[in-house]
Amino acid sequence: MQLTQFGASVAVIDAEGSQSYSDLDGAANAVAAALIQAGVTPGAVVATVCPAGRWWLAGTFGVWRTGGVLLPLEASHPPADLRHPITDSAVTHVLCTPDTKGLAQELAAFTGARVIDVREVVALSLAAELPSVLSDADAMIIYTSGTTGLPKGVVHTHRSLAAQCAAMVESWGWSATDRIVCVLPLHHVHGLVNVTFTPLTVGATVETPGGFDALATWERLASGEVSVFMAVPTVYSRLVRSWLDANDETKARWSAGAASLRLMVSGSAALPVSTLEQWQEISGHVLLERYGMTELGMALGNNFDRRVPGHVGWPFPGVDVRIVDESGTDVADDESGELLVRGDQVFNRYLNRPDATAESFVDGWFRTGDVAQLTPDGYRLLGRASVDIIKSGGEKVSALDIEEVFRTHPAVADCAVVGLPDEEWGERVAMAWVADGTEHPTDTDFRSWGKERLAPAKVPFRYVVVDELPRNPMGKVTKVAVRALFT
Ligand code: MLC
Ligand code: AMP
Repeated sequence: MQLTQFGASVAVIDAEGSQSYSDLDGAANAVAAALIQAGVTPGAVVATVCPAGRWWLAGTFGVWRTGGVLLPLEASHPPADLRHPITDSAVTHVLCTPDTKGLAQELAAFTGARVIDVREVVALSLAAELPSVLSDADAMIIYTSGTTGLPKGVVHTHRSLAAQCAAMVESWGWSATDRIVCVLPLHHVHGLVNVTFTPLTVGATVETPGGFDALATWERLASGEVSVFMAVPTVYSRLVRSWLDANDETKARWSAGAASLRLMVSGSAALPVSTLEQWQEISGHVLLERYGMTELGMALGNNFDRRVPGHVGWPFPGVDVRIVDESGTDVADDESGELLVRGDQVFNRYLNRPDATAESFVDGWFRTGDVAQLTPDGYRLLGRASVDIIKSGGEKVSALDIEEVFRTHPAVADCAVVGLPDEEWGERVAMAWVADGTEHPTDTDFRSWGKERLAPAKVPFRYVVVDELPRNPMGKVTKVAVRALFT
């Protein structure tokens, strides 16, 4: 990404005000020089716990200019949950701001990494000769939950990220006059690539309020200054709820403001048609739904001028898709099967997992694990092939990861985790458990124990104690029967 070409245009607006592309470029060079001085070499993995905004961006571009690989982490997640990404990717340096320094030091201790305060090193204005970085070099690692062991590090190269950005620029008409407000976390492709990197490739402006707050978001949408908005369905559902709670004058002001945006996109989980319809009534926008995945960025999307509720559209430019049956044969149109994807956007490999990488490709096509169908109105997503993958508030979580952690709870002899359908969250995590003695923690006890060890989306909301988990004749827990325990 060439930041200097956009000169004095505003790149980012954060709590400290606005920053131009030239200033961001200068800050990134200073970070790169400091990182080189601190021993970062091409291929080194540098984690960041900087909050969204100019320091996060300076850190990210600084890492890339050294040939380093970015590991973006969510600072609000418990360190116990961040340990695996950090140790698995052998992080050598952790970027932070003064506010996140304590956390950075705690995380850096997992691998003996060095902590770099981005704000401090930008002030030093160091300069260094920067290496040339090839487009096939590793750029970023994002950890994603699956059904094979611990979360896997999805490695994207500069080329795959650039292809993802280019496809969205072409499909959605991004230009330098756009402004987007980023309410999503910066450890998933949605917040990272769609909302942050793509606008910066065209000279647009990214606002970083530092997270999602429904009222604050409504005020930004109503400001008339924002042109594009993107979020997960749970965020739209929350915005609908606060609009319904507002008085008539506020409702009218918010609706008029939202109507002035040129594009509103939903994705990362299925958008309920009821939410789409409510949003249309409130804002006049038919939300453009698209489908993506950490491993490949955005694969399918509705078109600007053709948006079909309940459908995820057609392949993005440069993306090839197929739907195959269990034997790998292409199914007829209108039949369902597993979605396979191919193209420059697809990730390079799962870090340190050649076995998992090999299993997830057939003849160069990536197996998404999603069940899809091609209809005359575009593609539809019918769900995941595995019941153990749950989407809660747009966060993908693995039932198996959660079970593993809760089996270490002293009161739990065994447990089984499922996703329960939920209007607002898509799915909510629930756990059936077998007691290991007489201790029976309450739901609140379980939640606070879980929150010390797992990211918020992974901590079950509902718990039911059973004498035995339901099993099939082979002894395998039947998740359908576990789900039924909650109805
Ligand atoms: C927070 N909580 C969650 C949760 N997020 N529980 C389940 N699932 C989640 N995702 C818990 C909190 O710990 C809290 O528990 C309670 O829910 C209410 O929290 P909140 O403060 O109201 O939630 P908030 O922090 O506002 O978060 C909600 C959210 C957030 C929807 C804004 O989850 C979010 O940003 N989701 C987006 C994730 C995302 O970017 N996904 C993209 C993946 S990339 P308690 O006990 O304290 O009440 C991808 C590819 C693609 O999928 O296609 O884009
Ligand atoms: P992640 O691994 O967190 O990137 O999540 C990717 C998964 O989110 C996909 O494999 C799908 O299961 C799901 N997903 C993304 N977008 C949509 C959508 N529009 N509709 C349904 N599911 C979606």
